[in-house]
Amino acid sequence: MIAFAALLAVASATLPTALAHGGVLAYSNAGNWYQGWAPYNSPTGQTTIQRPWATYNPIQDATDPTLACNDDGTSGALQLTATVAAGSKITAYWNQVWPHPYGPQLTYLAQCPGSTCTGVNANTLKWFKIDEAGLLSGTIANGTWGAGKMIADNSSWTTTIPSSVPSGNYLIRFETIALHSLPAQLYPECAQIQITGGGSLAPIDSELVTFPGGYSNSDPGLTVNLYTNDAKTQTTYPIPGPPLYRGAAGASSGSGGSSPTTTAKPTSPTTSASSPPASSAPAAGSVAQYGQCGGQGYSGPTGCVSPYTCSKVNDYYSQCL
Ligand SMILES: *[C@@H]1O[C@H](CO)[C@@H](O)[C@H](O)[C@H]1NC(C)=O
Ligand SMILES: *[C@@H]1O[C@H](CO)[C@@H](O)[C@H](O)[C@H]1NC(C)=O
Ligand SMILES: [Cu+2]
Repeated sequence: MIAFAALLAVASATLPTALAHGGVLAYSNAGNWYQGWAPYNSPTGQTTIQRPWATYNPIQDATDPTLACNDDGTSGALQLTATVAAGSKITAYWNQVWPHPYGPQLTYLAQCPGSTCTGVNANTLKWFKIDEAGLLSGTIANGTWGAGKMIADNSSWTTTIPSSVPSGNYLIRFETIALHSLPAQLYPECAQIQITGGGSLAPIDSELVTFPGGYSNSDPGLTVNLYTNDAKTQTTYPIPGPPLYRGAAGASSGSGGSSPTTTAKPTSPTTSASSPPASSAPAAGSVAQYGQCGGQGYSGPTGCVSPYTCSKVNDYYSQCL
């Protein structure tokens, strides 16, 4: 039996790694279904709103030149664009069943110059984050993550195009990050959309990043180790990337009248990565920037360290911003 188990272990270690990975295979918006690019089919004749992508394997380096859209940045020969209304929901579907429940979900937009994204290299664009979900409840070691919610939701993630986003041509970048092993595994894919009926809240500089550039290999959100003793009590997780776009649902400065402090904030978490040792009675004001401070099922500390305030991202997640 032991020998058999050992044999199994060897066999599974040598299986094609694509079996355990994947990416975004399709999208839906307003009742329309958009089949994505098929990375293992011939590119010839493929016509989809999704940007071509090359592999089910994860990206494991934040400086990888393919980090924008899991490809060389170019559009397809027969590239399509979906028309999407601002304020509408768009869903990305990963392969079934997505195997990695530990890690965040992130969604970005990048506006293209000119009248179409076709022909625009994704590596030249500036991205802003319209949606994020990190550790939703529980601990780093054994909690519910954005990726777990994605799996529970038919291996799909639905986000709302903010109604404040200016109309125009964009790439939308859905990303899931898997933290079960290090280096972290990043799975981004992009699609071309034309947003109609938008608003006038352009993203500001502190909300905009390039890919690569938006993450660093030392980001606390990419180096977190699920298997330490600290992880069994730690209930906060710093989601990588820039602060949420102000117009995103639950972002810190909506119409609330709080002064727009966004410009003064650093664009990435400090590298000190001081994972607050979740003591048994955490004082108010102990949650670091980007840490979780509320949401359904969350029972950890709710006060943010100065000068950040607890901002609702969605029903499951509030964050210090
Ligand atoms: C993880 O959490 C689940 C409930 O969410 C619990 O049943 C299980 O025992 C936990 N496992 C560990 C190793 O703590
Ligand atoms: C679940 O996702 C698949 C695509 O992976 C899709 O065909 C199916 O309609 C989805 N089911 C529901 C209930 O949304
Ligand atoms: Cu995998």
